[in-house]
Amino acid sequence: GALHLAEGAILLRGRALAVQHALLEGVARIAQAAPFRNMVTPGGHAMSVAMTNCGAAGWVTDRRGYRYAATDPLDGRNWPAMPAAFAALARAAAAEAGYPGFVPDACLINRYAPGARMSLHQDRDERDMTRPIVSVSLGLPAMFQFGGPRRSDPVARHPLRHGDVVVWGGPSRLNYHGILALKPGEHPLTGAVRLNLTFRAAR
Ligand code: MD3
Ligand code: FE
Repeated sequence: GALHLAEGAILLRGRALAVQHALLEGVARIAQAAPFRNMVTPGGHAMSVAMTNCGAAGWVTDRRGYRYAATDPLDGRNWPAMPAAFAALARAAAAEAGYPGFVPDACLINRYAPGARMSLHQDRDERDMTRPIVSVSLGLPAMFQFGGPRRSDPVARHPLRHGDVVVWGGPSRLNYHGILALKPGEHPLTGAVRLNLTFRAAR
């Protein structure tokens, strides 16, 4: 069933399980063309989370800043196309959460090895904040931190497990959030990693 994490934020437990194999095959194919890499923040630190993208736009960071780019900075080629199964899942989950007509043009793929984390941040590089973000968790479980619109707001913790889908929209769209350091483990389908697919209407 659907769990309301906050106003506009809906957790659909196991919603991606029916297409888990298509998602994992898609990630493997995308990573062959656009390998996972640890990008550098404007502050000069390599992120512990390894990333790649598919779709017309991909999220990138380097010393110049955060932005969406049509091409992979490693080779200057377009990001791999977004597989139809990815876009269909994101669209269906968004509609179930009350956001019909969601058409993502960007899918950021995050890969967490044990110890990798994402510190508390807001997602504010997208043009239209009225569009939701859809996230899909695969592989090892992680502890998600979910705060409010100010960094100082109290933070709740929710475990995100293989197959979980979360739709973040409306008032929760600009809430602070992060992922605690991944605990070591072994997942039958992904091995020792967690994957997160984050679908956005970026442009
Ligand atoms: C809440 N990724 O890529 S997904 C990110 O699990 C990111 O890799 C995390 O935060 C991950 O930016 C969390 C859940 C998520 C994504 C976007 C949000 C939660 C959000 C935007 C607004 C509020
Ligand atoms: Fe985020």
